[in-house]
Amino acid sequence: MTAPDAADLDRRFGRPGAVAFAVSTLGGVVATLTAADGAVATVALTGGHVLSYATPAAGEVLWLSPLARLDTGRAVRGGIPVCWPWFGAHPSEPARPAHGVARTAPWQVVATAPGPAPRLVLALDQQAARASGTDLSAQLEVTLAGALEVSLVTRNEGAAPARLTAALHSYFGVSDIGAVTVGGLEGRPFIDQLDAGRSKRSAEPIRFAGEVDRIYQESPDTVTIDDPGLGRRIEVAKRGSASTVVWNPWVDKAARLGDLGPDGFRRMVCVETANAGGDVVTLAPGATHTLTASIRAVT
Ligand code: TA6
Repeated sequence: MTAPDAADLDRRFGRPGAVAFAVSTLGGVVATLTAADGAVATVALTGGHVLSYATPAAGEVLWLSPLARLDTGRAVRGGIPVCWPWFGAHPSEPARPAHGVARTAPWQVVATAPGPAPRLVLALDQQAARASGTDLSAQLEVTLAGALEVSLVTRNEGAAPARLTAALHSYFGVSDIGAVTVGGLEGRPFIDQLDAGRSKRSAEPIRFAGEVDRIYQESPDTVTIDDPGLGRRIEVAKRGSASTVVWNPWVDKAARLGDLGPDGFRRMVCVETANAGGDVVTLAPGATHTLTASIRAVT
């Protein structure tokens, strides 16, 4: 597959003042969406990866590693990686890449729409989709409409029912991980990935004093990240998502991962809009499923 040509894409799909394509300093083609209210989002064609979302009032809402590159073939650390068509380890083939094939694969531009709610629609390269070993296809829709709305649309192109787990694995920027509180999951059951997958509950909002890696089930509601250090609350609303994953790697795992930059783990928290753990989606032949995250920052 030939590398996408930013100038050609801009000619065909650019929308003056709303959607533009260019070559990023990170080493790949990106689309920039600009809304009438001044909100701006940047999306890489590699991985269908939202890299940035900023508003005039809140500033940059997402976190992206200072070491992020689009041209290494490795998953980008930060932004909103697309975990598809499985979350975490492959259900039966441990040698397959964690979090599926989509986040390192090429995506093609399908359509754009102009303001006041600029929109970009991408499709996962068909060869990459087939490499997942499923008959599933994927499209990603990114819209700026008073919030950043990201929808992952999966279609079963096959003749048999298909299983899907997925996540919009969103990394949010925070003043300091020790200062933030994640609310909206109190009392919900979660799989503790750090304690042999035991099922637990907590009546309290989540605070961070070490590594946290939890897959919440029965969690369809909005989750909030309160950050007094930045004087803002990030609201992560959702549709088509039964699971919420909350993760911070803390010191040791961040050191093992090696791609968060110095003290990077202190500046980020993941609140992921997912269907993971026991929340497996079964798609009938020809059926589609849409997983949507709608992200707002309130100051
Ligand atoms: O979202 C939580 C998680 O599954 C963690 O267990 C951690 O592995 C994280 O995803 C990042 O995974 P990655 O493959 O991007 O390094």
